[in-house]
Amino acid sequence: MIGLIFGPPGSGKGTQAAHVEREFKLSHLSTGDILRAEVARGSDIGKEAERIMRAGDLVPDDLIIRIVQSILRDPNVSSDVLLDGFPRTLEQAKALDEMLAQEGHKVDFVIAFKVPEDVLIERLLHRAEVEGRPDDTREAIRERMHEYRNLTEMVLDHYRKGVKVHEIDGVGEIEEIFERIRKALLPAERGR
Ligand code: B4P
Repeated sequence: MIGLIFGPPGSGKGTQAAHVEREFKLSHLSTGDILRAEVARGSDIGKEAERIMRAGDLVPDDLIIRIVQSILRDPNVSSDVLLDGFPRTLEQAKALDEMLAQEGHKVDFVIAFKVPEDVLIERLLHRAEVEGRPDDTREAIRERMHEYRNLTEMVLDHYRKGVKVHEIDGVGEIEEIFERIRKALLPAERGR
């Protein structure tokens, strides 16, 4: 089973993905976490990604597609996967669809969060105080929102054409939001 967790920055993707991973036994694959780990290691990929992420821009499609492809092709990685933060552009979505089709798979479901922008900004600025993530500055947040509206939102329309998209209200307590996701995913889980 292949699921996508989708939404603007600060909508709760990483937060809820951890719960979905546990409850539905999917392996959580976050491209943001992978890139941050590369930055921490000081690898070539990390060096290329660091400046781009800090500014709130998207890293190049070919780079992120190669990373995801190598993970999905790894025989040690479960075929039940929850992708978090990927795909973020139409080009990435088409590449993912092709990768999966080659193995006879497809995206089975999408969880898409709806959260007003003022709530998103408040959450990210709060995270900046607590965790000090370098892309949680006001300027980078503004750029990330802009990238989301211009490049990422349309990915949802692409999947709406053929995949079950669960639109989830992402405002409220973390447990409460997870309960909305759980209820939405249960029918698909029963058919697994
Ligand atoms: P991500 O790591 O995906 O960053 P994000 O969009 O902020 O999501 P994240 O999962 O961290 O936050 P969440 O919403 O859970 O990407 C970072 C950067 O990597 C991108 O800007 C880009 O440069 C690069 N990148 C990644 N994937 C890429 C791709 N495919 N192509 C190109 N570039 C890519 O949570 C945010 C905060 O809200 C947390 O502090 C959390 O505690 C809080 N929160 C969550 N739910 C809450 C709730 N219900 N109530 C209150 N607070 C809540």
